[in-house]
Amino acid sequence: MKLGRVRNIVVVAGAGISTGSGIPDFRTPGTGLYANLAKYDIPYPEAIFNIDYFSDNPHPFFSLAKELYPGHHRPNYVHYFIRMLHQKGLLLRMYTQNIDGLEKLCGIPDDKLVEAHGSFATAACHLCYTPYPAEEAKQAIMKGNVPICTFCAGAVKPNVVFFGEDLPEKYFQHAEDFPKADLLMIMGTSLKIEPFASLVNTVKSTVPRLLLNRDPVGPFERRPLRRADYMELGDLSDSVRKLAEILGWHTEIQDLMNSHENGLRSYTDPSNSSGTAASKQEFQPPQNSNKCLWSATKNPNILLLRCV
Ligand code: CNA
Repeated sequence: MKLGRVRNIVVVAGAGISTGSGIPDFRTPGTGLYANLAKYDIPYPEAIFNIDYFSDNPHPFFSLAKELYPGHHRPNYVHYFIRMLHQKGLLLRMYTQNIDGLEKLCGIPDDKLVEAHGSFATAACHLCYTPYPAEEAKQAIMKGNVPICTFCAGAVKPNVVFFGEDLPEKYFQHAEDFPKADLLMIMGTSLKIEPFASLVNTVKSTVPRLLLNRDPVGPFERRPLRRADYMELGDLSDSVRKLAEILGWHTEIQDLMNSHENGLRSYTDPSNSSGTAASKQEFQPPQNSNKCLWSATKNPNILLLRCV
């Protein structure tokens, strides 16, 4: 990367990139969701994301959805590192299994992002797929109600991909992207869920694959490693920070993160001086920025301020 030989990075990510934001992953012993599902009263852990089980009883998933709905958590350093890859013109695409929306929230643009397991941004009937307003579905779920399809009376669910459901069309862009990659970065995933997990085997055999994770996963469990494979094991925030320092990007990422987070917080924090939602005029741009631009987001309550 330092020599400018890498121009088309594909990032493959999972729940481990968001544990630093306070969202539990699936499989980490003790803290992962699978170890803490007793409260949802389900027969086996995967049932919570099983479409047939949902059809029978949507309540366990809706209880979990209340915790996972975007809005409670902020992107962390790892998300902003990936955004920096984009800003440096190096990100070909990010393929994420996450449904927490933190990639979008940190400013990775739609055309650079494939949310392979869907998101909470849209909702539809789980039986007839008739679209349903996402915000109304959220309101119902938050109140403990089941949103009902107006066409067939089936339960509506956010368009998060369950076991047994098709992946979004955008996912199939991988057939063009992976052969073009000149570096594959794999972050915070156990590579246990197919077909996503096998994507990492579709880059050319000479292309370096870098695994940043707590433990070896997928092809990195085999010995010897492929010649161009490298893994850095440990906490992802530490490994990513180390990489950012090697690249000389650390301060830039911190500045980006601070200005972006302060901008969002300042506009959305209802506990600010006015006592209500902040207004545009009250926001003071960061001192070192020349130009700030407001833009709309999908959430009508949030405007995005970009300062350069
Ligand atoms: P997983 O199976 O729980 O694996 C996570 C991996 O990340 C494990 O190998 C962990 O060791 C590793 N890990 C966790 N935290 C760290 C850390 N701080 N530093 C280094 N490594 C870490 O999750 P996957 O993403 O592989 O499984 C795919 C599922 C998880 C997808 O279908 C998601 O929808 C689902 N999921 C998403 C979220 C989210 O959106 N944030 C949360 C929980 C589950």
